[in-house]
Amino acid sequence: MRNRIIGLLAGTALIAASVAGYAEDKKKLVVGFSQIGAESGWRTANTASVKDEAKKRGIDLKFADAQQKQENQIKAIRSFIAQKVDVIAFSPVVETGWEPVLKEAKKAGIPVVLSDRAVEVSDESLYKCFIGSDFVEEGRRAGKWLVEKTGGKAQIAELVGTPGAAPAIDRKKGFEEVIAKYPDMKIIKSQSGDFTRAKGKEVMEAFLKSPEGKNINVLYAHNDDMALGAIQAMEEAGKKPGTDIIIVSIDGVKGAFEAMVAGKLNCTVECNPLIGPQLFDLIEKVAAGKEIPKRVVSEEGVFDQSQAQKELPNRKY
Ligand code: GYE
Repeated sequence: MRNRIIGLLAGTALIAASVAGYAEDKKKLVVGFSQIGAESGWRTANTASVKDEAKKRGIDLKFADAQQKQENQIKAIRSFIAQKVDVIAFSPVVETGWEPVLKEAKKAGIPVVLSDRAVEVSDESLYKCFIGSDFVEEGRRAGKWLVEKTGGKAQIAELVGTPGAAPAIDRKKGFEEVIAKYPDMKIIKSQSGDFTRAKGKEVMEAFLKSPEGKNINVLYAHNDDMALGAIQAMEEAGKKPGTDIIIVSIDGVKGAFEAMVAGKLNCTVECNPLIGPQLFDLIEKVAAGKEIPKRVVSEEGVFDQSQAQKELPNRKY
């Protein structure tokens, strides 16, 4: 009898313990995050920010790297749906083509938060929130800085980001909007460098070899990595980057500040990749069924060579 009671007590304790464990597991938020890839210094910093913040908050993060392919992102999102994660977040490589998979997530009752880049959908209820920069404004900032620097006269080569990506479309738009008011500012070459250093170098080489090459006196690059690649191409072609060709780019990564200190890059417009904390604030709220804003914009600045030395030690990415 005694043994049976002890056995019963032990059994009850075991059940109680496993129920408590289950409850604890249940409480742990499960988030699926589909990242674009590792195409730039910006992206590497962004990935670190997302992973660090999830760890800090004890979130079970399912992280998938899409190697810059939309099809891989769609596959990852489908697998998050199959795994019944609590929230899905992703950085869409391009703007279009997301409706079917977003509808699947909605049907499964899983809220979606867009991180860093926006999508183009006919039904806004397919995602809960978009947190990221104002890319049109970044393009305007680059344009305005260039107007000041050149007095409204420039023969511009443009290194565009990934075709169809929100920051490529919007940074072009904002920049063109500003320079349109200056008839002596013209984009004479424009091509995608896919946001990578290697492609930026390759395309700049082709620009310089083209018939218009000798007229280029400004480079506008949609991100720092492409500008850094282009700087190499200019040097190899015997040009002085930062002097013969004025260079303005976007992101504000450490390498851009180093290039400014060395006099090779003239200006970078900041785009903050460290959005992990803001992102998980939104994710936790949406998981708790709370209302969140549809659009959250990150704060950022503009830095030129005169501020580079002072700012360099402060750069976290
Ligand atoms: O500017 C670029 C990266 O989406 C804001 O993607 C991001 C951009 C960033 O590859 O360097």
